[in-house]
Amino acid sequence: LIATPAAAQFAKAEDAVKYRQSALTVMSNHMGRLAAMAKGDKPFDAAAAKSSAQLISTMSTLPWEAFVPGSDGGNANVKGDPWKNAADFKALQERLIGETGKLVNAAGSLNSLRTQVGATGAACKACHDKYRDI
Ligand code: ASC
Repeated sequence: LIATPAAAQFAKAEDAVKYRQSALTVMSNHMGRLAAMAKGDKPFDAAAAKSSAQLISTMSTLPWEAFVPGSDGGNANVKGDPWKNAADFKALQERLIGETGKLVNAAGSLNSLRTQVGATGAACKACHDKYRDI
């Protein structure tokens, strides 16, 4: 047996784009729910917050294998060439995964949720500023 390259998991570049955008869409939806609680637009609900945080943490590991070389066309919304800046792109992924991991415990109280939603959103933004073309 040999290791299967990530690209082999996606028949076409557009399948890889759809996969990573799907994972990021789920994350964005649940970040929106947490942000609404953090801002006081919705009442704080510790169980719902923990559920969203766990989903975000799990989903944060998924998009990256789908950044297969050549998947920057169509509606991919990629800029800044993450493939040429692979170490930097990887560091930003790891920052996000670390911050979303902290979000799970932080979801237990409104104060800690507020702080960690801020730190997580900053990790989202740091990568978008460099590599997301919107
Ligand atoms: C979100 C979301 C993003 C990021 C970004 C952070 O909740 O959908 O794309 O946070 O807005 O600046």
